[in-house]
Amino acid sequence: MPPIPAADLQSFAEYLQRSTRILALLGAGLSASSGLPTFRGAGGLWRTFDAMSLATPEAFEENPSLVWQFYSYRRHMALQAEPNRAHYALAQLAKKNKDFVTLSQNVDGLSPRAEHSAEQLHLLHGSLFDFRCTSFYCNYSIKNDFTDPLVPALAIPTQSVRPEPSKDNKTGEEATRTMYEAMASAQNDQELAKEELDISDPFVPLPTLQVEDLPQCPECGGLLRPGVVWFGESLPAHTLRAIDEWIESSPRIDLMLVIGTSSKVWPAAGYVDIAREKGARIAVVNMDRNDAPGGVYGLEPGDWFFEGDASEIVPELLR
Ligand code: BJW
Ligand code: ZN
Repeated sequence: MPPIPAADLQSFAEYLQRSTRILALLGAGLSASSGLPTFRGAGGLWRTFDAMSLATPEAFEENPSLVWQFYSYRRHMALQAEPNRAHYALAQLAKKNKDFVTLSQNVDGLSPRAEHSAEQLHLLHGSLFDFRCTSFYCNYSIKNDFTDPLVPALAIPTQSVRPEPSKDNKTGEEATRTMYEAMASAQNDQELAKEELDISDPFVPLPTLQVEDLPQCPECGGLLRPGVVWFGESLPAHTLRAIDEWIESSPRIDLMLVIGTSSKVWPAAGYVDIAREKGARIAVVNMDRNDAPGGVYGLEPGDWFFEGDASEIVPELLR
């Protein structure tokens, strides 16, 4: 990846110094170098499914087993992942500047784990670690970022996929080699036996779980669901309100950072226009120039586009 052009870095650093009211919009690209896939593009397929087709209330209604396994897998991966240097750099900026607010579309918990101040972090699309009851009259909800899997049925299967050693007639030397290979293979099998299968691989069979084996509400026995925001659903009202209050609290926003998002999902993407209307200059960090808010022609004079991996660029920018 080419280094950041020195002139851009300098003009950004100077402007950042003078900025107080700063907004950041984060997307899946921020967590890509922590090993978590994005939605659009190469990483956006889970098994044979477009990840976004699973992120809908219709998909959950039609196949709760599949959608629960998708989210349980993503939650498991997020628990294994570590925040990267960009998560920490943003958390540091929040500590230094109480007038900096982050709007994250990510549900992976990596910003909270980097100790980004919770008052300055708004999770637009919820969290993989929140759950709520789907029963109409029940308000049960719970946070759980430690039980993995949430219920036994959601455990990722562990079994060896190694084929049986061949039993063909062999010469003495071949037979000895086969025996040693078989011994090594058996030892490997024991290790493999403890390893999880990769259920994102479409060739690994996925069981169809009964609804009664999926996470259930302890209060009414209804089906629980992940506390994320699916297409067609409203973003959390208290989150939208808190963001509006911050926006309305001053006639000005100095700077908006747009990091690792395709800027294609609303209302999240709309905050860029709101910030611009309040005078903000926009700094985009993305691997793909086409994904600037408003597309390649969406940037205006005075904006910046920093092309490359957010985990490398953001710490440089916020140094
Ligand atoms: C890197 C990198 C690296 C990679 N470094 N960069 C028509 C017009 C306007 C709006 C609508 C419309 N029709 C429907 C709507 C509304 C709809 C919407 O926006 N649809 C669009 C697709 C058109 N929005 C909604 O439904 C929202 N609710 C709502 O609006 O309520 C009111 C309403 C309802 C109905 C109708 C009208 C109004 C809810 C949106 C919820 C989105 N939910 C998801 C799933 C969350 C749970 C989960 O995680 O499973 O949120 S979808 C998915 O997209 C997820 C993400 O948060 C979100 C954004 O994706 P993101 O983060 O940008 O990821 P990618 O993959 O798209 O991009 C990654 C980027 O990183 C790329 O640019 C890469 O280049 C870059 N990158 N590696 C830096 N290392
Ligand atoms: Zn309930």
